[in-house]
Amino acid sequence: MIMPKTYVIIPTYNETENIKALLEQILALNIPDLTAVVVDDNSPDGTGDIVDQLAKENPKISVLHRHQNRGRGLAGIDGFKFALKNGADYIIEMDADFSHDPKYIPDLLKHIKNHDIVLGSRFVAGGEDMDRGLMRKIITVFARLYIKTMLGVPVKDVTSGFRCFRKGVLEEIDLNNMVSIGPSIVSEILYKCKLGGFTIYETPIVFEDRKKGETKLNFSILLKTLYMVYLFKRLHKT
Ligand SMILES: Nc1nc2c(ncn2[C@@H]2O[C@H](COP(=O)(O)OP(=O)(O)O)[C@@H](O)[C@H]2O)c(=O)[nH]1
Ligand SMILES: [Mg+2]
Repeated sequence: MIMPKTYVIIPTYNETENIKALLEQILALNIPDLTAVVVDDNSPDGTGDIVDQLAKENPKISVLHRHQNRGRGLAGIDGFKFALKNGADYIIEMDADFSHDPKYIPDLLKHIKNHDIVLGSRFVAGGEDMDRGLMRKIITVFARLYIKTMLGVPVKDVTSGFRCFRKGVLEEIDLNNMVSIGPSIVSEILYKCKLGGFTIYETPIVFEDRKKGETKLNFSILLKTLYMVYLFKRLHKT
């Protein structure tokens, strides 16, 4: 039997405190034919150098260094393209800050056999959002409600950035035609998946608050994100 090839895409910006331990945990899962791809935006804290060193020692680790147009969204897209070019069957994306626990990767891979997209979901039975302070939680509730209403995507966790795609999905949704450059990319891709008629399954995850390092999300990014959702909804016609 031919083993499916899995690529795990991890966008990073200033994650020196997390990235090494995260990669170790991912590789310790011993999933056959898995490659971890860190997509670093020239982090001033030297995240890229750390991963360069790890990649030298371990062929299961790759790194892409981006020098222009910094952004979580664009970095993810470059990672997806790299995975497709290298023959990936399944493509997972996740954050580097341990909010997304690698222990759920086997669940994503189990369900991707029967679905086009599998989301790690905080809002199905067994899932939980252990995220941050009260203010941030309130903002998240409203942002999610807005995004869900705007997009009409039939899933509970529309902003989950921990998920797995079959390669055919990413080949079909035209990664060159994305509006988002920031975090709204997560919902934009999901919206395109809905328009494409792909099946989406949600498997529960407990989302942990970032343990180390700092979030890049601030109020200005949040407002831009909500505006982006409005914009791409208009631009991607049904
Ligand atoms: N390559 C790249 N990664 C980014 C950028 N901004 C954030 N990230 C990464 O995207 C993931 C989520 O960002 P984070 O700051 O944790 O956002 P939060 O989870 O909403 O607080 C983390 O792995 C970050 O390192 C960026 O501009 N470029
Ligand atoms: Mg985070």
